[in-house]
Amino acid sequence: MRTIDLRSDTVTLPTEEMMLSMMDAELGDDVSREDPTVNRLEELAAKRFGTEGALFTPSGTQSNLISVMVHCKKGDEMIVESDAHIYYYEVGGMSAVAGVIPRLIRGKMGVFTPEQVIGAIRGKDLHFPPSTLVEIENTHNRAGGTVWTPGAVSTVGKTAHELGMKVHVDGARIFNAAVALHVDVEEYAKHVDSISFCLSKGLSAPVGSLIVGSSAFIERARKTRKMLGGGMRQAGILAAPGIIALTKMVDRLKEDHDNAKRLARGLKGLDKVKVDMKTVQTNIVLVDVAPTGLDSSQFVGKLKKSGILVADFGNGKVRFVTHRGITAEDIDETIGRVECLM
Ligand code: TLP
Repeated sequence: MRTIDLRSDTVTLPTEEMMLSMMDAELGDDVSREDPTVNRLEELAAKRFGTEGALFTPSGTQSNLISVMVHCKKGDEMIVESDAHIYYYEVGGMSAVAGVIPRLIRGKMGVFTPEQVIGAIRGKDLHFPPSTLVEIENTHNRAGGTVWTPGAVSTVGKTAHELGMKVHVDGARIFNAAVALHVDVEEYAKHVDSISFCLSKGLSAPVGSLIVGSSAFIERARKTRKMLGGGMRQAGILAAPGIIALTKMVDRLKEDHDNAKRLARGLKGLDKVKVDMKTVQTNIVLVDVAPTGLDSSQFVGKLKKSGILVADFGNGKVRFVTHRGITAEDIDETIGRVECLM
């Protein structure tokens, strides 16, 4: 029986062209900024986002941590959506390492409003930590890959800036958002101070993430990356597939979105699971399995036995993610195998 792996788009393997690019990459010591391939990747990323600079890092988690460390001092407070990846899945690094405390607000499908930001700010009272950063996640993973529009980012960004705060976007999947809305990522970058994005998810590179922002921000981010042990030497070997990810793999994300919709519609047609189609905006499908009478981990275990791998999201929710390794045929096979289980 063929295994169909829908746990995450992080499981994508590099393309053959990516593997070959690693062999041919021109290399140097990137800590001294002498790796021409990393330099090229950073220039390409900055150009694509319309920012002054960009920095290559090993992971999305490190990109987010670096950004928080540059924007905030220890003891500052950061306004963040209550299910955001940086809060939920990054081992508490924002507090444990950056010394920043989260002030949680609940979004609607991951998106919150300027009024919520204003309501969460603590003001100048002696007792309060300063609120210095707002974090936006686009697409929002735990909300089901939901999209912030450039307009929504702009209004929150404007309010945050008027109140003297910085704005960081965890854009691990920002290209999914841009493809879904047919906009350039530049439309997001205009309104915020930094964006991190991943090469190693739907874009299929084996490793890596970038942060984009102003030259001053990137200079401090580079130093912080070094402090965290993220200064890599002949990193061009990783940047080479990253260049292919950025230049050749963005448009194909639409295929993943189409497959996610196909999967969502198929699963919704089954009696025993629920899918909220409003949340199916990119390559993630959140499925409510409570009506099956199984809890989410039992459901995941049962599916695994039938060769379908998915992620347990807790509270009766299971996540299916489409990616380059998944075809429309795999989707139909998945729907069929789920139906057989119930
Ligand atoms: N997300 C992973 C897991 O950590 C849950 C996944 O399978 O979705 N921001 C967002 C929005 C993410 O979804 C992820 C990874 C990251 C940051 C962290 O990226 P990496 O894994 O490169 O550290």
